[in-house]
Amino acid sequence: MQKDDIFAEPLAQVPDFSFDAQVADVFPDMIQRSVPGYQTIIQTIGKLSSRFQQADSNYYDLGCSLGAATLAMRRNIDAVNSNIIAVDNSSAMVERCERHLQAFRSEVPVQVKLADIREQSIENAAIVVINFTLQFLPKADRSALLQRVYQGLKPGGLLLLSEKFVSADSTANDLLVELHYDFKRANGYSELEISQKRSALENVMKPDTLAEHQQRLTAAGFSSQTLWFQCFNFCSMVAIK
Ligand code: GEK
Repeated sequence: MQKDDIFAEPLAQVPDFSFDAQVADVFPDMIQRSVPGYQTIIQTIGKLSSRFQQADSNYYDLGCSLGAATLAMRRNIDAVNSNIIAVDNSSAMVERCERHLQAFRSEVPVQVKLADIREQSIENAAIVVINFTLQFLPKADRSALLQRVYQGLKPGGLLLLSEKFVSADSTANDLLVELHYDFKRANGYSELEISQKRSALENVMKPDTLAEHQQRLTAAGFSSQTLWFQCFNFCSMVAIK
């Protein structure tokens, strides 16, 4: 696994973060060392896939990066006529995702698509995974995507949505942010790396509050939803149609 040292040296001007080849090359290391609970979430996507699979259905991984959630679904689906669609708008991610998936054998077909998830049709879906991707869409576009996800899910279908979030209470928020930085420090990131990454993400990633997520899911039509994972300011929710 290639080490993420993208922000290790001082940059005169920190550019906006983008999912380019440099990021794609170090992505597995970056996400493990930056997102608390990432492995638990990927494993749980596997468990949920065996529970929520339905025959003759599609499974979507929206913002798939290198396909970790797709692989977790694929390993756990054995229902007849299953089809996984993994979508990302970074060509660097999509190229590497295809190679990565080819390294493992499976009966379940996967289409990896270079596309904007806002343009992706969702139909006949048993499961839709949006693992740390909604936060990168303009806020104004988030509800429309979740509405299309709801429309495209079969009855009993599952949405898994993981996000970094902000707490509306600023004291509590500051604590969660500090605990997350401690997590990054413990994983070997320097103060410079932490602060340059924060600047790079500032214009690119706009997290919501948990209440905003809950309201958006309800407005999209989901009658059942719950937070199932939280560590510091990172969380994962499920919503069932
Ligand atoms: C995982 N889910 O390992 N359309 C398509 N893709 C997008 C868009 C968009 N509009 N915006 C961002 N992306 C993965 C991790 S990473 C999370 C997801 C992170 C893509 C972007 O190219 C990147 O690959 C991914 O969403 C977000 O389970 O790096 O914090």
